[in-house]
Amino acid sequence: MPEDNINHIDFDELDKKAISQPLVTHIYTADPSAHIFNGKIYIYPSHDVDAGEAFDDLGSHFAMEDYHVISMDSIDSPAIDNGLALHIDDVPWAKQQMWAPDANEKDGKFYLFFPAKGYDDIFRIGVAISDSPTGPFKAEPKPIKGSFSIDPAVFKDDDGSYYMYFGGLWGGQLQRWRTGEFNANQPDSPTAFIPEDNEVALLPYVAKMTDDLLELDEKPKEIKIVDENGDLLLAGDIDRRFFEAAWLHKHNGKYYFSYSTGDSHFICYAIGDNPYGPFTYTGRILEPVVGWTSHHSVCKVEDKWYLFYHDSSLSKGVTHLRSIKVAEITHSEDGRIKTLQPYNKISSF
Ligand code: FUB
Repeated sequence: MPEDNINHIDFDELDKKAISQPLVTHIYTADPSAHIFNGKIYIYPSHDVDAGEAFDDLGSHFAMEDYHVISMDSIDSPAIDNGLALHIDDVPWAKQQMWAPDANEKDGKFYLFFPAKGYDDIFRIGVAISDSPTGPFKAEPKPIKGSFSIDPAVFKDDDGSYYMYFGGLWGGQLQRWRTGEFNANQPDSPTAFIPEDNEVALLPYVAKMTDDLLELDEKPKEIKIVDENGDLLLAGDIDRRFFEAAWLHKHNGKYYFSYSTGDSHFICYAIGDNPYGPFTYTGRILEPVVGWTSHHSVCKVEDKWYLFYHDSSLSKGVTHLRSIKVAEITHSEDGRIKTLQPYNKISSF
């Protein structure tokens, strides 16, 4: 539900109908990336704060400065805030806006991947390392070479390869990289350089990572998202085209690429046969939540799948003060995921 509709919302009623409640309420959290490490659930969210920035379509009001890791012993256990994991003051290259992070584990070390704007006002993706899944993490002195835009998600495939998925439109700057170089013209316009409605939509990127997980092992490749006829989705198809919040999970040998459609507020998914795609648009995982953004991860806990997501119900609709939540999802026998209705407990295909 976009911000302009919130005056009509009865939040007490909405909470009663909500399929889930915030996992933590003492701080605002968003963009939850969930993983199982050593049998426990770890969630890597953004830590939302009100820094006094006005709402704009560049996302300036998302002025986050640090990360906290949330952990749960099981899906029904209390969610624990493990305190400060990384602060922007300890990231030499980053100036502002610590947006949606992800993490992964290799050989007993934990890697936090995060986007932030550098001193040149360009979003890059950084990595920070810890011996513990909850941090504290130590940031590498420079962002990952060849990285750009926002919302990294790092997927480990069954053969032990790691892939980074990333990209985000408008404030996430993906549209500024269409030529391979950053286009700094019209800095205040979130939509300059977005393709016309009848042109192919901008695509997110994927790159295999090096063995030490500190670099991209190849030039990022565009991820094709196609319709049922194999045609790339168009920019005007705002209910289906990629906007931000890339995630990948694997189920029954198929690769599920899921993402937010941004200004139409859906979490959608597309299915492919390998980590690079192409992915065929298949449907929605989540209908719009309260707040402008929608951002999620999909994680298997024991033998059930869960959608970790966020909404702005706790802050009564303030778009940049969000709360992470979790709800079970189901894959049908033909591989489709039932669509969750966040405020009524009915789901459908
Ligand atoms: O949290 C800041 C930004 O909002 C994220 O990077 C986007 O995905 C959106 O959720």
